[in-house]
Amino acid sequence: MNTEYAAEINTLREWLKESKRAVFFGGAGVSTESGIPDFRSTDGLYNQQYAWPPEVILSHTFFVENTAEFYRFYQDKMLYLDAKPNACHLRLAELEAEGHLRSVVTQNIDGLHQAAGSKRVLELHGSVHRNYCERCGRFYDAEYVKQAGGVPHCECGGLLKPDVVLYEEGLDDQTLLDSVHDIANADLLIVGGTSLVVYPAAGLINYYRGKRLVLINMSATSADKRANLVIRQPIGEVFAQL
Ligand code: CNA
Repeated sequence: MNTEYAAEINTLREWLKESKRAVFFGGAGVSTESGIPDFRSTDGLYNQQYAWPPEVILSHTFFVENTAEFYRFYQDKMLYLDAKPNACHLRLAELEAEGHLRSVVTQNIDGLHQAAGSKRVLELHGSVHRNYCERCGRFYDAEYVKQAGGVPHCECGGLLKPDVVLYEEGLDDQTLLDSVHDIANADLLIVGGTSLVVYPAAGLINYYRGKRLVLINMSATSADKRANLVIRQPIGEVFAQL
């Protein structure tokens, strides 16, 4: 490890030790080291070839009009049910238990923060682990959707919809309010593994008013210039040292 990186890790370690209500705001880059591809890295989903771009397939209109094609993509590319939490997920859960971290605000839908033991996880974009019948409201797990091998239906015959926020759909009000509250009251905000281009989620970090904004991301983001600390390293490796 070079001395600059070692100094960055030391600073973050100290800030975490002093924190009582830190918030972690994350995205798909948090789970790439668990084997789940993100959207915008070179081997991410946006650089793979499909008949439609992912933001078209993952839209509400597409779900309604091309349900079979939606599920073909979704079952193949969005459900990584064998993925395990990495050092980032695991250390965040410990920091919460130790009383340093207030919450994880995530754009991810993979459930790995809960699998790692985090209690307060604000899922801005929902979760692949919840799927509900559009007719009777009954819930099904992700395994059921994956096994369906086509369009999944409820026992009542209704169509199942993942409890995931698709493009064109709104975010859950309470989750947004809780996220704004925690971020506005945070004494440290760590933003990691996110390109910060998907709104309204990305705009939430603007509610942070403190002087300890940390950015951990492999590529540059629009928030780098106002960050107090920028670490350009794999986030799992970073958290393994904290
Ligand atoms: P994104 O736009 O794909 O950006 C990911 C960012 O993470 C990029 O800037 C990468 O450089 C960076 N990155 C990748 N790997 C690492 C790493 N190991 N360490 C540090 N940085 C890394 O993803 P966003 O989350 O910003 O975009 C929001 C979308 C992606 C949300 O709606 C998610 O639901 C959606 N998504 C979620 C998952 C998941 O749940 N795991 C997977 C793929 C996409």
